[in-house]
Amino acid sequence: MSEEDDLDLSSLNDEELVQQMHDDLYDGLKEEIEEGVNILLERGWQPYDVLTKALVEGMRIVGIDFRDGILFVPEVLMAANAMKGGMAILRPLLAETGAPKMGKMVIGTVKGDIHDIGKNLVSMMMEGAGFEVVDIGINNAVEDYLAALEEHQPDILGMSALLTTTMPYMKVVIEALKEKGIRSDYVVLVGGAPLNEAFGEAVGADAYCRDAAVAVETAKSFMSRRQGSALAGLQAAGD
Ligand code: B1M
Repeated sequence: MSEEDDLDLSSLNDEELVQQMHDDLYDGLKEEIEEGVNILLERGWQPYDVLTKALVEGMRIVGIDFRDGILFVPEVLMAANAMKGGMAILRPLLAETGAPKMGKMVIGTVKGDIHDIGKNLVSMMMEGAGFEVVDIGINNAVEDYLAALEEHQPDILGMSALLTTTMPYMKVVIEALKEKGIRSDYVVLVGGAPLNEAFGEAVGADAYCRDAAVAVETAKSFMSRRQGSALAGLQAAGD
């Protein structure tokens, strides 16, 4: 048995445990990640802190070594799988707000792109903030977005892209909405590591969201503006 196998995660203090979880994520050790998440929760950590400090930060480190050619696709897939194990534990906790529904969002990763961790995180955080989320998955063509919008009638359309080669597809989707005359029916929010504010503006989105927390804040602010103008419309009709 190796030294690693002997390691009792619960004997580590918080800082050591988080460090160990970064290493375990790097090594794609799903069970250890799940155990680490449970230990931190038992110690009274907020689910959001476990998510950001232990999991997202660990994945950031994986991303750097992937970029630098130190890690390859199979290893990164294992890390992603371990991250998903941890996220599955946190998901119901983040969603457990009992808040009234804030609005509805359809979200999906664009065509040609199979990255879904960031999108899943956004979905979780939006659910946690009281939004109803319809996640249409990865590799979505224009037709998939249009069909989902028609079926679910959301307030918000969210699109995610992690590749510089797939992010321009967001414009294709937004142009299709314009052609159909339904662009203004939805708040369009976009996100993903290679995007920025200027890109969001250039493709005609309502806003670019740097991370999941910003996505929640942006969605909330658009919903309150929408509700405000609906109310103003009702008042004007009553005058
Ligand atoms: Co990929 N990959 N990958 N990959 N991968 C990147 C994106 C890359 C930057 C790595 C690198 O070189 N450093 C690079 C892209 C380079 C570029 O475009 N210029 C890259 C590459 C090249 C590739 C392949 C082409 C590799 C290959 O096959 N040779 C291939 C492409 C496959 C495809 O999509 N067609 C590929 C494959 C993979 C895996 C399958 C191995 C795996 C994905 C597993 C999965 O998602 N199920 C993978 C991973 C894991 C990564 C990195 C390491 C991590 C991405 C991630 O999950 N980050 C990534 C490196 C990096 O980004 N640093 C990389 C954690 C996540 C929480 O952050 O997704 O940014 P992020 O989401 C954030 C925000 O961006 C924002 O909120 C989220 C939470 O805070 N956000 C939104 C995201 N979407 C949003 C939507 C919104 C709002 C906010 O809507 C409202």
